[in-house]
Amino acid sequence: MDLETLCGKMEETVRRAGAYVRTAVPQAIDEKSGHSDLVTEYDVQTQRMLMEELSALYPEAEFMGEEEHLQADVTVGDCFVIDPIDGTANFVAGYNRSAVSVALLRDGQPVLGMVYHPWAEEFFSAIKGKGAFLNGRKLTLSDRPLADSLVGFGSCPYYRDLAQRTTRILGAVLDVAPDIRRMGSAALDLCDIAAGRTGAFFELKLSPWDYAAAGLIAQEAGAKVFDLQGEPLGFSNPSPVVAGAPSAAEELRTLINKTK
Ligand code: LIP
Repeated sequence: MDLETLCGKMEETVRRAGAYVRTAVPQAIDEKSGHSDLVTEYDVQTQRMLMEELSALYPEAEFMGEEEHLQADVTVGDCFVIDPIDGTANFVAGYNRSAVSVALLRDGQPVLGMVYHPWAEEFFSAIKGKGAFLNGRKLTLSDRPLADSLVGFGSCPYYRDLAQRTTRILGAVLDVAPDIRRMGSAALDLCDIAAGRTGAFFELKLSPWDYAAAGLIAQEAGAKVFDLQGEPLGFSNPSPVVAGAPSAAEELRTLINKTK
C-alpha cells in the first residue's frame, strides 16, 4: 500500500481513537512509577484500539508504544510508534490538551506521522518529503530568531534529576526570548512549531513515541529538529529534543549546551 493511501486510512483510525479519548473520563488511574507517571485505562484501551485497526490495515508492520511495554527493533523494516494519549497528566487533570500520536518508521526513520488534538479538532499529518498539513492546510513556517520566538518546553516530569537544569535553561532563555510556554504535550508542542505558533521548543529527555510523529510534521513544515549535538533524533531510546525555526532552534541548542 502506498503511503498516501495508508495515510488516508490511518487518519480514520486515529480520529476514532481521538473521539474515544475525548469522550472518556478517567475512572481508573494507576501509578506506573511516581506521582508524575500516570496511566489511565484510556491510555491502554486507546493503544489496543489503534493496534487492532493498524494491524488490519498494515499487517507487516511492528509496534512500539508507550503502554504495556510495547517494544520493537525500530531500526529494521516498518514499525508503528504509538502514543495513545500524549499529555496524560493534562488528560487526568481535565486540561483538554492531549493528543493521539502515531508514526510509521521505515528502517529507523519516520516516513509518516499524524497527531490528533480532539478537543481542538486539529489533525496534523505529514509524509516524508510531501509536506506537513493541519486539517488539510499545508504548513510552511518562516525562519525567525530566538528573540522573536515564544519558546515551548517540557519539564521532564519522569526524570526529576533534570528539573533543575531545565529551570536554569529557562532563565537563560528568558534573557533572550519574549516568553516561554509549558503546555504538557510534547507532540502538540512540536506541532505548534510546525504551525508557527512557537518558534522553538526543548525538552532534555523525551521518549520516541512523544516525538516520532510530531518531529516529522515539524520538519516537513520547515523546522529543524535535532538532539543536543545537532544530530537527527534516534528512535530506539529516549533523547533530548530541540526544535524550531532554523535560526531559533540553533540559537536554543547553543544556549542549552552552554547552560549546565
Ligand atoms: C509527556 C509529554 C510531556 C513531557 C512528559 C511526557 P505522556 O508524554 O507529552 O510534554 O513533558 O515528559 O513525556 O507521558 O503524557 O504521553
